Amino acid sequence: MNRIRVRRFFAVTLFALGAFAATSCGTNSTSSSGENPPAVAATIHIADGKFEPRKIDIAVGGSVTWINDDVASHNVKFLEPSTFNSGIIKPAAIWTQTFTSAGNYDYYCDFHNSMKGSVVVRPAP
Ligand SMILES: [Cu+2]
Repeated sequence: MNRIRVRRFFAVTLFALGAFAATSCGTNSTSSSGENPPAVAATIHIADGKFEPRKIDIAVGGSVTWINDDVASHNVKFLEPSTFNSGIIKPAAIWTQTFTSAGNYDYYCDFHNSMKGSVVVRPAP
């Protein structure tokens, strides 16, 4: 009797772990592994003086929205093209940029040297 209960407990636990693992893989939409198609729209949070996530993948034609969750103002300024420039993003403000060409786009915040990020725009499959 006891032995059967123990076995049942392990079976249920293993099933639960398996379901958890499957769920966590399925919701990992910002993965850069290349297995999942890149997102059409993505969100980057600015908090504690950082861009989170720092690197993001999107599909060509997609857009990225930066949300300033920080108490300080920041900006998002791309090296190339220089026209991708948010201006000041105040706390609680947002800014969106659309990317119509594939490539690697690096950006930074003018006010804080350590704040850097990149957007990888993948060609359409
Ligand atoms: Cu900043």
